[in-house]
Amino acid sequence: MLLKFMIYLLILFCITLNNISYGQSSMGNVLGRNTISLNGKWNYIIDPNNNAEGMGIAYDARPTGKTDFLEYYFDESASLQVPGDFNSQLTELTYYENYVWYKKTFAYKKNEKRLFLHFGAVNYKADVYLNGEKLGIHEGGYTPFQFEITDKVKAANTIIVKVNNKRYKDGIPELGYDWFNYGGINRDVNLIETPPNYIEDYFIQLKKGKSDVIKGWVKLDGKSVKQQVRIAIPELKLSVIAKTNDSGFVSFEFNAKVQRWSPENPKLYKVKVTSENDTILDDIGFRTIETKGTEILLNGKSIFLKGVNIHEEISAEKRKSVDEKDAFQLLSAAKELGCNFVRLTHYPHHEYMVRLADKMGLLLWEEIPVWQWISFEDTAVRYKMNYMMKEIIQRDKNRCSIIVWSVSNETMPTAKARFQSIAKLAQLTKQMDDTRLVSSAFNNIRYDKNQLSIRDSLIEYMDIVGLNEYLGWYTPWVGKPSEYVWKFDFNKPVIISEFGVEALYGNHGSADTASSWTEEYQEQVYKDNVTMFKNMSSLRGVAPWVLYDFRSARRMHGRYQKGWNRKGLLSNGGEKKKSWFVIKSYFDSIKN
Ligand code: GCB
Repeated sequence: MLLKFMIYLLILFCITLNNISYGQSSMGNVLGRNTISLNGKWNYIIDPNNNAEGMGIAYDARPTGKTDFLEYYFDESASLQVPGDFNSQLTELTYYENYVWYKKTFAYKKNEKRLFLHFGAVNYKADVYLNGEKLGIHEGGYTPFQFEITDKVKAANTIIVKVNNKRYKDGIPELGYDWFNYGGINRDVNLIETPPNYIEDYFIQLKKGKSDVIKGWVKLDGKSVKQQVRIAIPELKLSVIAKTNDSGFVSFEFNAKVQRWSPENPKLYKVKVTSENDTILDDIGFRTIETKGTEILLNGKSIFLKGVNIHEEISAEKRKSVDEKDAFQLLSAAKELGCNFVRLTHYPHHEYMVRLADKMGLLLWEEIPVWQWISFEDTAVRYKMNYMMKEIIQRDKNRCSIIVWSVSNETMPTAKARFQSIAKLAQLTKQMDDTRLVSSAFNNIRYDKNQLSIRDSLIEYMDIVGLNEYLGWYTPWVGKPSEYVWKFDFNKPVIISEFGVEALYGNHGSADTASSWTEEYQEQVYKDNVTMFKNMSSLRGVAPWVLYDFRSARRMHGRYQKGWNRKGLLSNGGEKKKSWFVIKSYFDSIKN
């Protein structure tokens, strides 16, 4: 346990060595803290040529006299809603990938508490200033970060954030990807108040492979952190005391007869962590997840993952999904389809999704945006990958819905340094959290007529092998789907993590012509896939690509796409395509 904590520190240390600053990593369980929301209207200035910095915008410069004027001046600017992407809020920014400056003011009465400025996520880079002082930067559009501002906060304060959603060769994701690059302060912004010595983080889950032992750690932060801490689960009449060391850290293990969490019984327990100065409450579910040969075992019992891929988008409103209501809409559609599993593609979604999946009984695959082409040979990129994984494990490690950490999607086997980078990341992920499974989605499938296989030296590092196949779309069927044979030279569970076809809702016609973009063709390909799946003995789950049609700047067929990837089972308006019913009845037929 101590080792795992040391690994966190080591990753942080390596990043500092490389002079890359990503802001401070976020404390755990922000939703359970004493927060003051900074959501709402923020002033903004669009800065396509990056001129504003030189004019003092970061310091909230003001005109000083009659001969002075300022072109970049917040007081005359309009506002954007935070959380929310800027592309959908202003039509002139629809495909904008560049700088936007944000400003928010807040009053604060200084007291004995510590104060943190916390961002749920800003896509893609954020330079953050408080009262004219640069607090730091963060890179990565889907993970949280914070800055301690206890000694900097005043009675009247100004936060300025330079947001930039450009694509970078050394970014994650890299230059070209197939989802919408919603820029902006896309998730909640909060001030978090804590006592001077506070509970910074904790990990409380069932011990790997044990159904009645809870294992974890607590970490305090502050000047006086050698304390007594208590972990209590009142419903079980359990209360355990532990003593932190000089660094404020303690690990523990105790027996507990818990009702285990599952999709059928998403039981969450109130858990209370108390130190001498701080208390934090959480809702935690307890379940085990392991593999045995080609089986996935949830609470020791074999399970088939009936899944779907979801992007973090409210298609009907052409915007980023931002809150609990949005999360409920997306996850309810998955439930209606008969799912017990959701792949949160292709990046960490907001925390509300994960919290709600805990409550609704949905198992989750969470992944970082290591998507197709990535410059693995660049050391900075490797640090970023590791860092993003650490940030998301840090946020979601107590969420029982998450059973899989995915380290990559369809990376190119020919890419330089790919093997070392992903194998290392898979190992780090396991070291940071050994209670969950590690996977990757691969598409380097060998198609030898109807004999399919995959060889990839990364498979050795995975607990589950995700396969993305597009038979009927990018790869034509050769012969009957019932005669397709998959051969694997590994003894691990396989899931088809993507399969699908484009179809425009309401477009009817040929069931045998891909280029017709019809619902009938999509329906047929889904039926064919289901036929093939029935012959795949190590198949332990499937996830159609994708729940809703989603926006993508690389999908510009003038008649059928118009800026949308049309592989949804649901149209962007939420109408059910014929393929929806194929999957629904397939899922209904599988009894776990
Ligand atoms: C894939 C990718 C996914 C794309 C999808 C498509 O293999 O993993 O991000 O959106 O195919 O529609 O082509």
